Amino acid sequence: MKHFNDLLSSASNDQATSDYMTMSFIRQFEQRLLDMFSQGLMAGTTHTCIGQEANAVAIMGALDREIDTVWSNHRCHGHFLAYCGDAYRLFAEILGRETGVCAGRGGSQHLAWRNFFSSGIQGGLVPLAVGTAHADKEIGAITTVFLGDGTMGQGYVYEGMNLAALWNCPVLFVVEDNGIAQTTRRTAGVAGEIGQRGAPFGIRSRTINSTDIEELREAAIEAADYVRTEGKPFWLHIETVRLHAHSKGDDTRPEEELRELRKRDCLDIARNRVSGETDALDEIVRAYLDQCFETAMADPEACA
Ligand SMILES: Cc1ncc(C[n+]2csc(CCOP(=O)(O)OP(=O)(O)O)c2C)c(N)n1
Repeated sequence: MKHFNDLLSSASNDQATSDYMTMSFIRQFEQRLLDMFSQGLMAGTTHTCIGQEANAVAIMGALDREIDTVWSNHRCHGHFLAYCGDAYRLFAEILGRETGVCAGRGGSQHLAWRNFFSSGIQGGLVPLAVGTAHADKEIGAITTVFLGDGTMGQGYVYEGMNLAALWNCPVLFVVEDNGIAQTTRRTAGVAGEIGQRGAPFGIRSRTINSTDIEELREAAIEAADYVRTEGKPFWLHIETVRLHAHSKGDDTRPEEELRELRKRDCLDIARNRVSGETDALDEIVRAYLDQCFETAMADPEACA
């Protein structure tokens, strides 16, 4: 099976096109998962990152994926696809096939592939992220850990931040603040300012309210470069939008609010930056995902 990166290099020769294609790849992957769920093809649940694709592309582009480690969360598909592009193995994993990322045993939320790991336990990977950052100092690698605004109530997040600051661990904390946790508004569950959570620990921080890949890339590079060169943690707080339900049908937000949020769709912003025709790019991605999906479907089941 051709790798997505080969597809990307043959179809795009500039940054804007490559960004758009990668984000379209993630969006279309997620939309297919929702279709697969409706068709009863998937066991368990799934959380799509529709609306947040630019964060994944910006952050992964700022890392050295040969050596850096990434710890993700329940909303991990975009992070994973931007990390390695392996849609075939991710489909196979979610479909419970032997050929999946974790031989079909991890499912949608529990991935382990090279230096990429995810878990559905909110914030549970923060202490591990501090650990890999500490351990990998000698090879010049940094660690990134993704969190949501609804994870700000977990005590071990702050225990991890404390140690990261105390021991100068190169950890990039990325908070994807979409303003809602399942159906609970951030305003109902989180006191104070998320962007200021790093300050009491002496952790350099930045808040960026953007869904624009170019702005996000600049912020991601600034943060990752700081972590690598200074050997210290960084708290990057991204104010973003979740454009789909938390999981499948559990979106209680009024249609009017969703309509407003859709005006911030990162894919639309990225599309407007592409000089050529984007329908053809979407079609290339669609055909590629067809192939990945059909190959995964034909693979043997893991637990048969
Ligand atoms: C320790 C723990 N408590 C509760 C849950 C159930 N749960 C899964 S996702 C979620 C909301 C997470 O919200 P947030 O951190 O804002 O991330 P988002 O879903 O918005 O990406 C909850 C409560 C869990 N997975 N882990």
